[in-house]
Amino acid sequence: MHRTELRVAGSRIELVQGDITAQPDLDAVVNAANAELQPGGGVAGAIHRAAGRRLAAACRPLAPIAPGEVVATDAFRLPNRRVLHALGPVYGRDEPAAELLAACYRGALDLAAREGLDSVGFPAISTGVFGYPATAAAEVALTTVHQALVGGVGVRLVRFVLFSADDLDVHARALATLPDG
Ligand code: AR6
Repeated sequence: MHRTELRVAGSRIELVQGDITAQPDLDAVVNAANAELQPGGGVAGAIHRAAGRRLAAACRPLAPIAPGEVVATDAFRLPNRRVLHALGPVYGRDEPAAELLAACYRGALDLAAREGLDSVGFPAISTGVFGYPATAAAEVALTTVHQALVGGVGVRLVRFVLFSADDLDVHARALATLPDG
């Protein structure tokens, strides 16, 4: 197994296998949302179930959002302060896919920094229902987060919360290609 942690410019990138709705030590978690910001399958379904019905109500005035866009709401019954809703690209439809996926990660970190959130958890956006190949998505995700931290975005901890052991391994391989420091 490759390493699952990297220190970057005073911040930390962590990779864990787990459930994005069960990260009580994080200020914010990112939702792999749909354009309408409503409950769906996968991450969005789990986040809305755990947060309760007030989340969908809070989302309604913010919708629709475009691929690459990120908006914030209260987290309600989730054990975090905020939910950052990111709309990833549908693979094969929304182009340029890599730029749109990078915008989700970059935008979520910029928004977290603006809101004074120190720690953020990400799922593997677009790699489920939206069909983005896992290895390519992990490379975009990790290089984008790394660049943002090197650039001083000011988020202390970025945790990738991966559902499967395979996804954890794919992210660990991508993490291994990043420079230390
Ligand atoms: N915690 C962490 N990761 C999870 C969880 C969880 N609880 N549940 C699933 N994953 P997806 P997308 C993984 O489909 O591709 C929804 O229906 C999953 O195994 O949630 O961006 C929305 O309503 C996969 O690796 O997000 C949208 O319509 C990854 O999270 C659409 O799907 C992302 O899977 C968004 O599709």
